[in-house]
This record gives sequence, C-alpha cells and structure tokens, in this order.
Amino acid sequence: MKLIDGKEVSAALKRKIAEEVEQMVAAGYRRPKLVAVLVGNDGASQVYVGHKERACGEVGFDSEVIRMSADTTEEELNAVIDRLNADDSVDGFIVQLPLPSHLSEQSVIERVSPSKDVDGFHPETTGRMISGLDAYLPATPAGILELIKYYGIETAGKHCVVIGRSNIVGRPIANLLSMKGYPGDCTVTLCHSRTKNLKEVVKSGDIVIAALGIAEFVTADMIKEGATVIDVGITRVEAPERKSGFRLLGDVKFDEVAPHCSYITPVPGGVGPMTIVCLMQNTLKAARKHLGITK
Ligand code: BQF
Repeated sequence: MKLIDGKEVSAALKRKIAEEVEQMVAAGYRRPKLVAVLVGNDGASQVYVGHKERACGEVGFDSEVIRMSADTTEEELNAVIDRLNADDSVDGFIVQLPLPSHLSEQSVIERVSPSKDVDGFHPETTGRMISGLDAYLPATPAGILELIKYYGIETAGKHCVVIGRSNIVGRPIANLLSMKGYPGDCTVTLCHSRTKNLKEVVKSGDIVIAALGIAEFVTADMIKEGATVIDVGITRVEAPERKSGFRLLGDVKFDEVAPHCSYITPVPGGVGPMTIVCLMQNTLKAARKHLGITK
C-alpha cells in the first residue's frame, strides 16, 4: 500500500506556480489576483477560505476576502458579483459554498463571468470541459487528476467507479476520466443513492473515487485487492480532546481499507490540499489570459 501524499504534491505544485508568478513579475506584469466572497459564518467555510487566502500568499498572488453577513440579500450579493466581474484587477473570484439557504447557489454560479470562473462551476465552463475544450476544471476533480499523474497511476482501460453524482466532484471526475489520453481512457461507472448492488459494483473498480459525503461509507468488503482508492469525503465530527474541537473523517474507512489498496489517499492531507492548489492553477491561468500571456 502506498499512501498518496496530497500535502507533498500540492507543495510541489505551489512551488511551480510561485516560480511562474515571479517570472511574470520580473517581466513587468502584475501579480494574479483571486477574490473570495464569504457569506455568513459557517465554520468549515471560514476554514476553507482561510486555506485559499494562505495559498495565495504562498504562491505570490494578491488576494482579498469579502465577508458578508448571513442575512445578505440576493440583490446585495448580485451587486458584489457584478462589481467583481467588471473589475480588471481581479483575475478570478469564488463565492464560497454552501450559501445560507435563502440564497440560490445556482443563480450565483450562473452570474459569475465565465472568464473569471476559477471554480469551474458555470454551465458554460462545464460545457466546454465536457466538449474537451480548454476550460477551468473544477478544482477537486483537477486535483484528483494531478495526484494520478504525480504517482503515475495507470488509467487506460481501468474500471473507475465513482460514488456520488454532484456537479462539483462526482459528475466532472467521471467525465474527465472517461476522456481520451492520460489520465483518462477509463471505463467509468457513476454510482449514486439509487444504484443497485452498490457493493458489487464498487468491488469491480480498479480505481474507486468516494465522493458521496457519508463518513466511512466505503468498507474493506467493497474494495478489490490492489485497487486505488481516492477519498474526497470530509465530514467534521466532534472531538473534544482536540484543540480544534473536531476531527475529519473521509468517505472511506481508512484503517480497514488501506491494507487492500495499491494506493490510497488519507483524510486530511489527500485530496483537500490538491483542491486548493488547483484553484491557484486556475487563477494563474486566468491571469495569463487576462494579461495576454500566450506562452
Ligand atoms: C486537508 C469543501 C465540502 C463543501 C465545500 C485541505 C481543504 C480541506 C481539507 C479545503 C472543501 C474541501 C473546500 C484539506 C476546500 C477542500 O488537509 O485534507 C484543504 O480547504 N477544501 C471548499 O472550499 O468548499 C467545500 C468541501
């Protein structure tokens, strides 16, 4: 069993991004800039935005966090999005999800200009991606592809079983791994809450991607010997003995599954850090585009 170290891979990619930024600055260009909009005071969301802000600093991007109260109206949020869409100093921005329940995530997603859609959630971006055109890939699927590449995990002809059909992870990673070339050429099965014989289907997977959002759902009896297991889950459970007050659980029962795997991602320190670095990659890509850097 080999542990996939998302911290190591993300650190390597951040160094590469930082180098490119310094080259841009040396050539007289401004720094890339990412803005995060945080509505309300969800604890996990604050942590995630903190990760994004810190990563921006590490790679040499300018960044800004716009904090808005939990009772922000749709009109107020729309006005902020419109201003960011029009601001030439901003290469990309994200509206941190989930939003308070009175706000529509879909209408927010569709209001972000596709040219600044570094989360890769706009339907135009999705359409480009699925058509195989150049596009901002959603960061978590992009991070999974980077891990597969870094470890040289074979994908051609492999059966990849994705559990979970969200627009943010399951659907796009299933699509990306079905594409021609590396990392791709998989035969993909997309499983969900209505899948029959889920255990048997998952057990036929050479690569299993768990992205259903149920802590420790995937158990050893569901995994084929030698499979690669990618755990996208991240559920907070209370742990009073910890100084943070909680610990994180993946969608995979790590301790019992790991001995059966050729590769497995831990939680934390697996896919999570890759999500952050891929958001940085998208922001760099947006900045180069906005600055007319073609190389
Ligand atoms: C790690 C996210 C669910 C819903 C909305 C590093 C992150 C997490 C874990 C992180 C996530 C999850 C993010 C680790 C961003 C990933 O060390 O394991 C980083 O910050 N993430 C998000 O912005 O919104 C979410 C999960």
